[in-house]
Amino acid sequence: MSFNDELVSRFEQMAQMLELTGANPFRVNAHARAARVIDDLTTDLESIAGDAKALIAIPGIGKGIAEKIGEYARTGAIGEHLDLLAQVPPGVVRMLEVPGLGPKKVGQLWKDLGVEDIEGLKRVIEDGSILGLARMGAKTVENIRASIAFLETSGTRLHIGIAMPIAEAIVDRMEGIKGVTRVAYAGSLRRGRETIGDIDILVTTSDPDGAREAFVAMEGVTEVLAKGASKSSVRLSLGEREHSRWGSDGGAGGVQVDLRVVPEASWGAALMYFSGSKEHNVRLRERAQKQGLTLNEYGLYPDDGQSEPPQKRGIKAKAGKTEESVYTALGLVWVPPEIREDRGELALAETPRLVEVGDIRAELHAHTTASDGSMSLEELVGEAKRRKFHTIAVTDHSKNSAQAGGLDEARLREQRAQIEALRETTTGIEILCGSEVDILGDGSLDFDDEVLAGLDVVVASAHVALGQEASKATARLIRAIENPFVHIIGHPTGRLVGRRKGLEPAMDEIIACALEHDVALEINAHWMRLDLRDTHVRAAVEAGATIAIDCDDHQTADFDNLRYGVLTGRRGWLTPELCINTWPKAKLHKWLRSRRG
Ligand code: DGT
Ligand code: CA
Ligand code: CA
Ligand code: ZN
Repeated sequence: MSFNDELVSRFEQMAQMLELTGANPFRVNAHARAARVIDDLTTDLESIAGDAKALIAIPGIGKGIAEKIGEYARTGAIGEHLDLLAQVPPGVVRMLEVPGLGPKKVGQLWKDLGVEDIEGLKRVIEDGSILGLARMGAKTVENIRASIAFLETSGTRLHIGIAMPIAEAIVDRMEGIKGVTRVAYAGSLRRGRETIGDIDILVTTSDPDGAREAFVAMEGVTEVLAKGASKSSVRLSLGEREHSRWGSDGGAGGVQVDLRVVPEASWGAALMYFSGSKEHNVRLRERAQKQGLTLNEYGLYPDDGQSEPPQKRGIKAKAGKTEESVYTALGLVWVPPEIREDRGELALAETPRLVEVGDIRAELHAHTTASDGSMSLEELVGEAKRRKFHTIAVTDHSKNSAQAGGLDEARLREQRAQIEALRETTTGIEILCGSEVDILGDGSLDFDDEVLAGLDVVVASAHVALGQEASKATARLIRAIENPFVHIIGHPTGRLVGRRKGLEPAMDEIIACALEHDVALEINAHWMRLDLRDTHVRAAVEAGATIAIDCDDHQTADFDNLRYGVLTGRRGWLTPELCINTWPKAKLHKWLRSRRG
C-alpha cells in the first residue's frame, strides 16, 4: 500500500472507532473528511509529511490531522489509532458492514450487550436478548438477520456495468404500472460511481399500494425485506450475464433494491436527498442552516426550531418540486449528479458543461480478430459507422502480448494493406491504422520508432509487470509518454475494479508529463477497468491535460460501455474541449498528424 493509502485506511478506521466510542461528531468528521481528501490526492504525502504548513494548506486537512500524518511518517504508527484499536474490538468495527446497522446500533450492541462480532450478534438474535435493547423491535431484528445472511453470501459491491441495466429494466417496468407518474434511479448509480452498494428507485404515483405491490412482485425478487409506507426493499437475483472474459464474480448474492414512493411536490427534494452523496447532502444542509432554513427529503423549509419535521406540521416548503428549485433557493447552481461528492462543487458559479455520450465522435482503441477481438475488420468498421463515429482506429495488440495474438511487424504490414483496401470501398468514416503497443516493464515500447512513425495512431498500454513498485511505474509511464510517436496512454494503471490494484505511479507527474508532450490519457470505458479513474481524471482536467474516452472494443457490445467511460469523465469534471474523442474530424486528424513530422 502507498503512504497515502495507509493514511486513508487509518483515518477511516479512526473515524469509525471514534464514532463507536461516542466521540464528538466534529472529530469523527475531521477524520472521515481527511480520509476522503487524501484518497482523492494525486500527490504523495510522504514527501511533505514533515512540513506541517504544506499539509495544512491542503483543504480538508487541519492541524490535528497534519500532526498525525507527521507522526505516522516518523514512527510508522499513529498513537491515537493504536489506542482506539486497543479499545474497540475489530469485530465491532466489522459489524458496521451489516446493511442497516449504523454506529449507534453497533455501539449499543457492544456496550449494552457485550456483542463483539457478527457471530455474537447472531447469538443475541437467536436467544432473543437483542430485543431488550432500546428501539429494537422484532421487525428491525428480522432485517438485521436478513442483512447478515446477505453479507455472508455476497458482501461485494456490484460493478456499475452490472447494476445499470438492472436499474433501467426496473425503471421501465415501474413506468408501466398504473398510476405511476415519475420514475428515476437515484443513489450512487445516478452519480455514476464505479461500484454500487444497492439500487435506489424513486416513484411518484396516484396509487402507492399498486406501485409497492408491483415492485415486490417483480421478476427476479428472491426476498421482500420491507414493504412500508415510504420505503420497500427487495433482494433481486442477478440473471445469467455473460462476462466470462472478465470472470466477474460481483453480486453472487443478488442485489438489494429500495423503492421509495414520494409526494409529487417533493420530487426534486427526494431526488436530491436519495442521489446523495451523503457528504454533498451534509454540505447542503449546513448551507441551508446558515440561511435559517432546513432541508430534508420533502423540501426546503423555514427553520422554526421545532423538533417535529415541518412537512408533518403542514408547513409550506420554499422549494422541493424540482432539484433546480432547491439549489436555486439555496443560492446555488444546479449541480450534475456525477460531481455531488463534496469536492468543491458548491462553489461553482455556473453549471459546468460536462462531456456527454452524444459528444463522442471517434473511437480510438479497438481490436479485431487479428489479435484478441471477435470482430473482423469489416465488422468493426461497420459497427463504428452505425454508431455515427467519424473515425475508427484499428489498434490490435503488439507482439509482446502473445497470449492475445499480438501482431508482429510483418502482420502489422499485412493489416495495413487490408485497411487500405477497405478504405477504397468505405465511405462516411475514416479508418485509422494503429496499434495498441505494449509498454514493456522498463517503459520501452514493443515496436521500434520507425514502425510507430508509420502508424496513424499509437495507443501505448501496460499489460505486464503491473505489480511493480510505484517509482518504477512512474519512470516506466513517463518514458512511454516521452516517445515522440505515442498519442494515447491506454488504461494507464491497468487496475481492474475490485480485483487488481494495477500500477500506482505518481499520477501528478504522469499528468504533468502528458501535458508537456501533448499525449492524451485514456479513460478505458469498460466497467471492469474505468482507468483512469474519476479522481485521476479530475487531476488531469485541472492541469489542462487531454483525455481520450475509448471502449477498447473486442466485440460489438463493447461499444455500449461508452456511457460508463463518459460517467467517469463527468465525475472527473471533464468538459468536451479536453476530450479528444469529441473533436471534429479535421481537428482530431490534425492533432494525430502533428507528431508525424
Ligand atoms: P451505495 O448504495 O453504497 O452505492 O451508495 P448510495 O450513495 O446510493 O447510498 P445509499 O443507497 O445508502 O443511500 C442513497 C442516498 O441517500 C445517499 O447517497 C444519500 C442519502 N442518504 C442515505 N443515508 C443518509 C444519511 O444518513 N444522511 C444523509 N445526509 N443522506 C443519506
Ligand atoms: Ca444506493
Ligand atoms: Ca439504498
Ligand atoms: Zn486494448
